[in-house]
Amino acid sequence: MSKRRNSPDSGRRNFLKGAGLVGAAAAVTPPLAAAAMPVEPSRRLKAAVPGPRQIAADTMPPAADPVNQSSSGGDYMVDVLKTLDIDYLAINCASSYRGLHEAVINHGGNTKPEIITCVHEDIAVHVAQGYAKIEGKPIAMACHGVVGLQHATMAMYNAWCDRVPIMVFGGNIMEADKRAPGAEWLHAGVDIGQLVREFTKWDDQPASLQHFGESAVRAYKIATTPPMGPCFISLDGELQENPIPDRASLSIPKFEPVVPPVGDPGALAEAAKLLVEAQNPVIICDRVARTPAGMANLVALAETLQCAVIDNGGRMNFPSRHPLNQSFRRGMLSQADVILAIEMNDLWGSLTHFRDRIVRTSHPVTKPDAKVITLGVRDLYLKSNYQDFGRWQNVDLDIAGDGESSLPLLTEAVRTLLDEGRKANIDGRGDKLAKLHLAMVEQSKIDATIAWDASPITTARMCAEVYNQIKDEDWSLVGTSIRLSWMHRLWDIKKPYQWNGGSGGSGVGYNLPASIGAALANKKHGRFTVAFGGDGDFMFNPGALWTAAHHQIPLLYIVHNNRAYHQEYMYLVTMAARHNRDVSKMDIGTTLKDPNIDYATVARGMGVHGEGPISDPNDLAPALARAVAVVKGGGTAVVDVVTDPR
Ligand SMILES: Cc1ncc(C[n+]2csc(CCOP(=O)(O)OP(=O)(O)O)c2C)c(N)n1
Ligand SMILES: [Mg+2]
Repeated sequence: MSKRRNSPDSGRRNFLKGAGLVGAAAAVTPPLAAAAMPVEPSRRLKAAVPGPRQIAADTMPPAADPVNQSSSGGDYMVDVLKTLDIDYLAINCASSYRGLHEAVINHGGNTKPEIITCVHEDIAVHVAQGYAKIEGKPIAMACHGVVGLQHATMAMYNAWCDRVPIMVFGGNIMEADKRAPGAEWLHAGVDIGQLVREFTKWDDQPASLQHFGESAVRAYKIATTPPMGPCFISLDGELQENPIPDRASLSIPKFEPVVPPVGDPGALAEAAKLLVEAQNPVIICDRVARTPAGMANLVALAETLQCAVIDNGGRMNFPSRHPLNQSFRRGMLSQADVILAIEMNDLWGSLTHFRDRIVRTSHPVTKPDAKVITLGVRDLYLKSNYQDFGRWQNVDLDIAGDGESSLPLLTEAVRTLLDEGRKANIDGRGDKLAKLHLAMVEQSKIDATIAWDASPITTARMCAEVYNQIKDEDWSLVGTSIRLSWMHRLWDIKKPYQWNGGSGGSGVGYNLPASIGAALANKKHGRFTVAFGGDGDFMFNPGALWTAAHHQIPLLYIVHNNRAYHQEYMYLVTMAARHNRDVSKMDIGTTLKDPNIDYATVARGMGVHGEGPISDPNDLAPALARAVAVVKGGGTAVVDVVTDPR
């Protein structure tokens, strides 16, 4: 007994064996408690009534540092991340995962993953969210459980609602007797995954290195299987920091991506029949494209059917200037006799006219006898508490299947029916839609000229001026502020990386860090990344700019500065009007004035180029030209454009 106590190294090895962590050794070792704490019978009695002397003896520090290790469990973890081809680990550093952090640098050489330093966990997760949508694969983020994970939660919720895969790791010291007094107790949890379980696809708390390997690969697989989503792994501190107990027994599991489920061929044929026989079929979609094939497949179906497409823009689904794009003519839905809804996020919301300005009322925008077909995987994985699934929508044919990969089969079924002579319904439809599309674009251009010379600057002019400066670059638009649709109305958006969707959960604070994550992904492709974001959104995470500067991530970021949480200001005005009361003070609590925030100065303080505030439209083009030059030189630039509507 005393020999064991004096040799903690051998004691630890026995402990590991006893815990059943080392393969076959488990079969011949005694149960955990007996192996870890062999106690003489005479001492058992004393232990029942512990006294001060006994406690002091049991907690004596070892005579010498027991560990003289040249590798750690963290090394194995890094090797697992390497096999998963994880490019980056976005972090805010913390002792609870110091073992992994050190191993990433010294064992992994700070490549795959390379550390991206973030000044807040919310930033790190949003960076990962923006990255995954451009690159089509997840990166990882690590945080300090419990407190780091508490900071990460809203961004994880955005990623969950946006169905974006992210690997989130949270440090935790599982063994109570190993925790240092103070913060390690304050920041440890019995089950830290419980914090995020309602908005992650899967989580685990591995108790051995092999367990970590299998869970990390499983998490990656679950996260990247449609419907995608974030997964969480709790990282035990001891597992990361201690030597690898039995290297020979460890293996790295093989990752093989899941082939996404394709809709039932019979059901797709039935959908094709309904679509071909319809007079006015309309496709409405939100998150169809998860790879570049998604847009091509949707274009093929729409062109085969010569039908209208309304794109809600959760992904880069359909080219903005395609003649069949009717996204800003949503009235089409009221004439549709068949609606095909693909990978929709909120179908009821899209097929309903909802008002909440006076009292909350709603009525369908569709004809009572319109047939609704759905295709997608969204409902294959839901949770109960958070209500992101939206209101129930009656449908006539509900096909479970990944939209992107089911489309070719559906298009083929439509072609077969058309070849059989059922073309009458589609003749001339495409021409009519092309004319309507052109009229829609022309109307947008006319609308954009309204108050063209106004100061502060109109949002339409802001968007047009930016496009003018970047249109000849290999650009990628990765964010917009709330309700800012001018880019989709005016710009020719047609490549798979030219639009990156929104936040998913409408959690404000997404835009700046997610744009930086998307720009990080675009950097290696040599693309010019541009994003717009509200002033309110900017102030949630201004520190994200430092990450862009530190890691030299080229990005042109336009602050749509209306000096307000304007959406909320408008809500408040309607509330006062509804109550028949004073509307003149609704800027209390809804505006960002007195003092005005100087975003260019904030940017410069983070090591980023800053322009503005720009209120005079004549100053905009020269400021943008300077900013574009900075970005083309590999830098980050912020342009503060004042669009205060009041
Ligand atoms: C985390 C979070 N807090 C608060 C809100 C409520 N909210 C919705 S829009 C909005 C205003 C955001 O301001 P800004 O980005 O400037 O956009 P604007 O409305 O001015 O166009 C707020 C505060 C939210 N959606 N998420
Ligand atoms: Mg604002």
